[in-house]
Amino acid sequence: MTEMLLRYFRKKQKETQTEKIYDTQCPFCSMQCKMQLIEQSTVTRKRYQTIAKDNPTSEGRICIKGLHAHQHAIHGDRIKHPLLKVNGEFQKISWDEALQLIKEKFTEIQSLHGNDALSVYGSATITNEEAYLLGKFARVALKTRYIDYNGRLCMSSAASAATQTFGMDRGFTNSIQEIPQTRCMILAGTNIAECQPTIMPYFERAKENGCFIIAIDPRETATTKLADLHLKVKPGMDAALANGILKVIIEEELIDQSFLERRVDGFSEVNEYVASLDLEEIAELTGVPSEKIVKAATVFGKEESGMIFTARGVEQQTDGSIAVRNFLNILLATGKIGKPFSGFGAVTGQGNGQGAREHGQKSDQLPGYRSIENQEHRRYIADVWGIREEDLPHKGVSAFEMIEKMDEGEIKGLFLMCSNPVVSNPSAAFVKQAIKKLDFFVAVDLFVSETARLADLILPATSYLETPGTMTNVEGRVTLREASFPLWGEAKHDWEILCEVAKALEKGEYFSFNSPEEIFEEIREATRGGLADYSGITYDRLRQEEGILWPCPDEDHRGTTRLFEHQFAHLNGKAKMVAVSNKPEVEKEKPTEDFPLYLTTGRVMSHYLTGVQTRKSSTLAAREFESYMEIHPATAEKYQIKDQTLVKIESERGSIVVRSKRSEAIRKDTVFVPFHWADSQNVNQLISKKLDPTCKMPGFKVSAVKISPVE
Ligand SMILES: Nc1nc2c(c(=O)[nH]1)N[C@H]1C(S)=C(S)[C@@H](COP(=O)(O)OP(=O)(O)OC[C@H]3O[C@@H](n4cnc5c(=O)[nH]c(N)nc54)[C@H](O)[C@@H]3O)O[C@H]1N2
Ligand SMILES: Nc1nc2c(c(=O)[nH]1)N[C@H]1C(S)=C(S)[C@@H](COP(=O)(O)OP(=O)(O)OC[C@H]3O[C@@H](n4cnc5c(=O)[nH]c(N)nc54)[C@H](O)[C@@H]3O)O[C@H]1N2
Ligand code: SF4
Ligand SMILES: [Mo]
Repeated sequence: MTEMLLRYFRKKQKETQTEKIYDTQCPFCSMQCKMQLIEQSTVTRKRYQTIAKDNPTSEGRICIKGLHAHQHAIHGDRIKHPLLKVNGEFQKISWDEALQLIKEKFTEIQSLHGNDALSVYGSATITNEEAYLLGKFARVALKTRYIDYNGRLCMSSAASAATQTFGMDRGFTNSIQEIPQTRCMILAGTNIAECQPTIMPYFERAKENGCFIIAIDPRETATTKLADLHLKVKPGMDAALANGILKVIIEEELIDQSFLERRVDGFSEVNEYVASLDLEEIAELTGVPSEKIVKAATVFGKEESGMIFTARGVEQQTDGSIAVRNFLNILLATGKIGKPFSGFGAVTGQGNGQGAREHGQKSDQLPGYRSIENQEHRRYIADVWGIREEDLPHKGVSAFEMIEKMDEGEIKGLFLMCSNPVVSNPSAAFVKQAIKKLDFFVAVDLFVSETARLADLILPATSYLETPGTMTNVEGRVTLREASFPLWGEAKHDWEILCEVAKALEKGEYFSFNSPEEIFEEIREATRGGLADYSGITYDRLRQEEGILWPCPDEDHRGTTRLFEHQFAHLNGKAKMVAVSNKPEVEKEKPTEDFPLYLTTGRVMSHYLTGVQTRKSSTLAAREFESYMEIHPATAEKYQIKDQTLVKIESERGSIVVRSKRSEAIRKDTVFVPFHWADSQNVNQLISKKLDPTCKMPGFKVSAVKISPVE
């Protein structure tokens, strides 16, 4: 009887099962793989599964993170209501109460301390529409100069290097489709195999086609395994290594003289400087044997086409921007740009790492890569926004410098959208202390992150499943992320939150948007004629054409797959080389008697950034559930660190405890710790406050530390 009943119920259950399919894009890296969430519901339960969807960039692939992304998006810890901190505990309040409170507090702070006492901290995980609106929100609704975003810790070195060298910054100068045809490539400080896994087949195809691959990394990684030549550089020595390569290229007469004459300024200065260097000294300085430098230089110089890719290994340094410029010097010296299968790629990090750096979240920037200090640019944007140019604030300071101003008491209020600076910024203890000093702090997040925990008010935002909008991927391809999953509790879209707060502050007339598409229409106007010109792109085109690579200046324009074919973006049309000294302006930490090892930091495949999202995913968390320190077995022996035991790592800033992982893959003078964990495992407790003087990037990739076993 029971058996029969069970069978009956099972049959009934099957009959009532319904299936819904939601289109979206992965919330994580810059590949922005297109995917679908499949929801199967029966009367008793719902089951979810993510599958990949074909598209020109990821070609229907997704990686382990994308496959399980929905686990955090539908996690019970997602916040559903505005939360107000009362006597140290968060309590649910209504949106009306939340908006009223923001109005009171923001008005009070600004009337007591001036407009610039409020600050805005944004993100490259939000859509173009939201990034654009956040910049407008800071300047028009709050009238503050203080806005910056987490891309400062991510893409700022590459962006400033490309802007200074080429006159313009789009991560990839070529479409991703050209990668398989290139003859030689340098992968400098990039671990694409773990960080952009679905891009790998392009590189694997290049290798199958005979491309010679040179990797530069202090560790052997899944990416360096692809390489024909691995330069296991000392952390932080990339600029000097690039000088070595340049020196050989020039001495072996592998430069492209005609290209240099026609299209480049500054070669003679570089030539003169590298001639004065000694290759053996460079080998000593960088830890890379001179034969390997010669090999890299001659192959790259001789092949008819070549590409250079850099990522955070080279860039997250206190000389990151100039180090990237030195790699661009190699590209220019050999004429390997602006022609087929040759070019540069700064491998973008976050989902909208490209788009979010174009539309005005940066302290010195207005939409379309316009400058906030250029009179003509100011006037143009003021017109689009319907305000007076005089009312547009001037430039502020970088993300970490804003935190310093919170500590100094100059900034009293913070509106944080989609970032977790307590875990992601250097000198974590200092960051926490600075944020705690704020008079009023609003965090907009999906979860009560380590930073949101410090907020006075948390506003619940919607996730990648729920928020449609455009994202600009690793190629510079603007894509439309469809999203229609039901809203989570009372959560609102980030753009909606901005419009509602602006309205509460009596600035609603500038923020009367009803959909992301309406905001995009304004972006088209705001970027028209700018470097990052989106004016020819429409939602309809994005749907039909599966994304468009900017610049796209009119609706008949197909988008730009290869940049700089005829000229660079500087006024005289030429690229600018610059001599890069082996001695950087800001001195880097070196191992000492007290702190005898280099520490470098980075990522693992299964976690994403500060881990707020991926630590909530049971499948991803299970793959790597705690932080660790990668250490060479010989070094581990020396410091009596057994494998898989707890180890204390100390720098001048603080200490953390993580588990040891012995591995011959890493240099003997270096340890590596990923940064996806918080509190006592937060590696940013150890990192210094020093910044790159040009782009204000922190030096996440080099610190001096000591290690000891935890008894
Ligand atoms: N799984 C995963 N994927 C991600 C992310 C994630 O958190 N997890 N984050 C996304 C984001 S926002 C970003 S910015 C990208 C980052 O992508 P990547 O920059 O590729 O990632 P990292 O691991 O930070 O650093 C890359 C490599 O630099 C090496 N390195 C360290 N120090 C040095 C050095 O001094 N010189 C050189 N040449 N190399 C060095 C490290 O050993 C590491 O293998 O990844 C994106 N994709
Ligand atoms: N030591 C060390 N530190 C580093 C790095 C390193 O290599 N080493 N890398 C740096 C780099 S490259 C980066 S990009 C930064 C990243 O640093 P963060 O920006 O601080 O990192 P995330 O973990 O992405 O934080 C995003 C937060 O926003 C929330 N969130 C996710 N989606 C949404 C949304 O749609 N709306 C809203 N409102 N909230 C959302 C998440 O829950 C999370 O709390 O870290 C930097 N810090
Ligand atoms: S993490 Fe990156 S590579 Fe993996 S599925 Fe998401 S977008 Fe694609
Ligand atoms: Mo990043």
